[in-house]
Amino acid sequence: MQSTIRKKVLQALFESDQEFLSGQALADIAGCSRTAIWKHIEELRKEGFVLEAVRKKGYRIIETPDSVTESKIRLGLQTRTLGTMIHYEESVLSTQRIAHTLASDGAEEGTLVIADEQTAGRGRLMREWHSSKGTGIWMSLILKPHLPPQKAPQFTLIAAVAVVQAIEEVTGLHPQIKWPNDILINGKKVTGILTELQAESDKINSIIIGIGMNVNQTKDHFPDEIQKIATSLSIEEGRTLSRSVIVQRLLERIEALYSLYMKEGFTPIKLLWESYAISIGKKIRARTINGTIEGRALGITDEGVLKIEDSGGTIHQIYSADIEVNV
Ligand code: BT5
Repeated sequence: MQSTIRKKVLQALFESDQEFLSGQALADIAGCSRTAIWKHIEELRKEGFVLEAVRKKGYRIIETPDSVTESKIRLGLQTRTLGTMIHYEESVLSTQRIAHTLASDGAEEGTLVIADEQTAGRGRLMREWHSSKGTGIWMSLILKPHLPPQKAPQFTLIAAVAVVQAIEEVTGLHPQIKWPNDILINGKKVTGILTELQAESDKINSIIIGIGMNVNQTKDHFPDEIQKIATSLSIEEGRTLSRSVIVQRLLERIEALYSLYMKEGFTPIKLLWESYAISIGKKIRARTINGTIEGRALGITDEGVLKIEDSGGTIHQIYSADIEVNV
């Protein structure tokens, strides 16, 4: 957690744009000493901001990094509760693990854990999630809804809708959702979601929503085994994108959908989700831990459970599976 002084310093430097701001002016704005300002400037440099300092004139910003540090995310973030606590690390095993620890230690709702790199990122069933340095968004968000644990899977669908909306807002791309947790662009996976739970038998303590989004990778960033199935926003859009801006839009979308859900229930989310879903009406194969089911995807229930009608007309409810579309 960084001080509000840093935020004020950064805001003032951005607002003054190319004009120099003196150390004294910054100290007045931030309500601290000039020595404190100097320390914060040094910290910002360590984060990758390029700041010019000229004697008798002061400071100005030359370059901002494409980083996902707390300062970068905070500046321009328009949320009320999500991201009020931001825990950034350069390299971690998995942001999920940190979020679990923070959640057990009583972290507040909206706490965000984000890293520039994960060395042991994971998907469902402990599968590997490839998270190369400086290229993607590797984040875990802690929510604390007053709900029974059965509602938790719906949060994967809330997050999926938010991911699609945020990508649409920042790029010209139109991603689709493959139930339950894959976001695809042109049939390739750009984002995966992993929703985990800390709960008692009748109530959720914390939901930890892990989101892994490929942003600025080129094809070579992906290991051979996923080159054919994975893509990034920059591969699809043909330009590099600001990761921090995407995180901001994503948190704003999750906040809006979460509040809609808590007020009106799952129905409005379901409608949005279905409008982005790839599999509805199509022939699909669902591999579950209890076996494989083939049939036509009918849609999702009000609880977010997938319904498949097999060739004999039996309707199956699928709670968790890997899906292949158009088999
Ligand atoms: C997922 O699992 O899609 C959930 C991924 C969640 C990752 C986030 S990152 C932040 C947080 N911290 C973590 O440690 N995890 C979360 P699943 O549906 O099981 O898909 C995993 C499969 O996706 C792998 O077996 C690969 O085939 C493929 N895959 C791995 N890395 C990928 C990548 N970067 N892009 C696209 N596909 C990938």
